Amino acid sequence: MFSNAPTKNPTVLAWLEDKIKLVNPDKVVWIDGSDEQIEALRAEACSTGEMIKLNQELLPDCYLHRTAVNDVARVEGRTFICAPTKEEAGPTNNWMDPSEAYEMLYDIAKDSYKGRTAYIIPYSMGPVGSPFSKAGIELTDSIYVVLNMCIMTRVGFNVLDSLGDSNDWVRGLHCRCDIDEEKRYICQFPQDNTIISVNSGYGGNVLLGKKCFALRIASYLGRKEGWMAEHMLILGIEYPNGDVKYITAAFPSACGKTNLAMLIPPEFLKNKGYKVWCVGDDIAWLRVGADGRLYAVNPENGFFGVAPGTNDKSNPNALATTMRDTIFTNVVHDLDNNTVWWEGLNDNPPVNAIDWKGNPWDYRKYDKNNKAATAGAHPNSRFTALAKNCPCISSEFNSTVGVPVSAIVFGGRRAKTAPLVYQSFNWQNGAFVGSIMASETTAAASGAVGVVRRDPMAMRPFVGYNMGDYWAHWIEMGKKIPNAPKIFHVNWFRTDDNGNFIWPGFGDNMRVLLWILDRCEGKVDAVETPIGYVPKVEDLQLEGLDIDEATIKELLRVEPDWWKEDIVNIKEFYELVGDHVPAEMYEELAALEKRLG
Ligand code: GTP
Ligand code: SPV
Ligand code: MN
Repeated sequence: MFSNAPTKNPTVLAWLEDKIKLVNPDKVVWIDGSDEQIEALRAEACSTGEMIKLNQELLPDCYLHRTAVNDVARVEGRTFICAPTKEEAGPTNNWMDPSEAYEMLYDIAKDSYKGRTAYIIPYSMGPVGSPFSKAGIELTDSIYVVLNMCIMTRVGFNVLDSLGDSNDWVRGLHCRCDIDEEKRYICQFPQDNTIISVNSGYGGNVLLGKKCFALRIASYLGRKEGWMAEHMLILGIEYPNGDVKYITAAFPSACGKTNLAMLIPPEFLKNKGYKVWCVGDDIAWLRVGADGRLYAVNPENGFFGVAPGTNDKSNPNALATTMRDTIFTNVVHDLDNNTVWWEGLNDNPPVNAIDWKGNPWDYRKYDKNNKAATAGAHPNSRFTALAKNCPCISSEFNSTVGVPVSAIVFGGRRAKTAPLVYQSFNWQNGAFVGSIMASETTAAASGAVGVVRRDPMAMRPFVGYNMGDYWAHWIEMGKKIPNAPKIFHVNWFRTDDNGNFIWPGFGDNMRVLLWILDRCEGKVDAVETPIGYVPKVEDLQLEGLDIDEATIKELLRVEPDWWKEDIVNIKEFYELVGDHVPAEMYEELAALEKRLG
């Protein structure tokens, strides 16, 4: 079948032969990631209407894609961890018996490429050839997937060269089928290094290198091999003297990772010479380095970022990144100048426009309280953009060893309970802080929006095994890192009685990051509270901020009654996670309860 195959790897060839026989395409194409091939695929996608070529003067090499209306976000209810036993997947994951899952999925996949082309994408998560990187092959019948993977991962035959005859690669089969919601399944088989995704064409469901591989499969491998795969951004803060310190931060989907990773410092800090460098905006692979510090690598090659709310004030770096080589998904098409628009881009919605569903759109009918029905762009509309086009991309982006991490930050959307920032007492307590994270749900996954749910380490939808064992792995890792990062928790989303955010957020979050790094260096004292250490107001750099001291105190307030209420919910969640919850977590919970009085 493969006289022209760019590899002799027997495991690769056998798997492909088998799967291609199953899906039965008219044609098979190997993706080498070359400019010529990408250009030809773009042209083909435009000829069928799968993509729209945008104004090439204003947006060179940019395209627009609209997904099916029923296929706009990750589908957690249809995502499965197919481990040998239900217990290995744990109570927070959907589970299917692997042999039953294979049978059902192969039945759906059978002949589904008929009349279509099979694209074989060899890709690397992490720089090709780095000892920390991992190879994958995705078989797909979607040009949109190919073009997105060519942005989000490192695609090319050099991945196969570097793999050689090794069997250490992740198998990914994607079949669009009929985009039938009832037959949509996103299945991970961690023990088999395998992912099968059927009946979707949307982002996290089908760009198999991302959540399926770099988090679900990788978290399983990380536990086995002694490292960590986390839903974290990675950023570097450069001080005026040239020193750069690195922070990773885990916030749930659509809770501010991309924004924080690329933030622009407030004016007075910029004037002093502070800079922020982005290493990654969504996923971090973390390993212990020879010097006993924790090192972070971003396994991705681009950003699959939330479009709505992105503008030249909230995130100018993200906006600049999308000005070339970008695929926009489910945003508004401005027909007058053949560009794109989304809610929150600016105050000039296009007059002559098509909405994300492909219908004519009248911006005057937009109702903030009924976004779902009246928005021009889907709330989870996204841009797929190359990391190298980001104005603040770190010089360490392609580093094969990663960057040393000074601080790990957890955070979520909490209208009340969590203060602006607090520091955990130590690694174990920090892991506990991660385990009790909670956040309001967002449009990144299908289902209700704005409901508080527990989302430990921002990994609830992404841990490829039992959540309790994942917490145990966190605790174990702490013992293996002599110079471990300090662990913090932030909340940019505390609201006043009218529901307005109290903290300005975005670039001003830098003020909180500087306090965090000061704490890591032992440069400032803090106030001890039952949940951890909070800043003394005078240690926060508040220059140029229009907030009075009372408001800052309100932002930093730890209200024991709110926390006691939360503990009821935490206990329920711990019970749900069940008997794999490590004893250390219950110790921490008891200690917190005691401190709260
Ligand atoms: P995923 O890509 O889904 O994992 O999400 P993400 O964590 O990268 O989220 P992103 O940075 O795209 O933020 C999503 C939403 O949060 C956008 O609507 C932002 O405008 C909003 N947001 C980000 N940072 C802040 C902040 O500091 N304050 C407030 N109020 N909103 C913010
Ligand atoms: C998320 O939902 O956390 C994302 C987008 O980053 S997706 O790739 O669709 O998972
Ligand atoms: Mn994400």
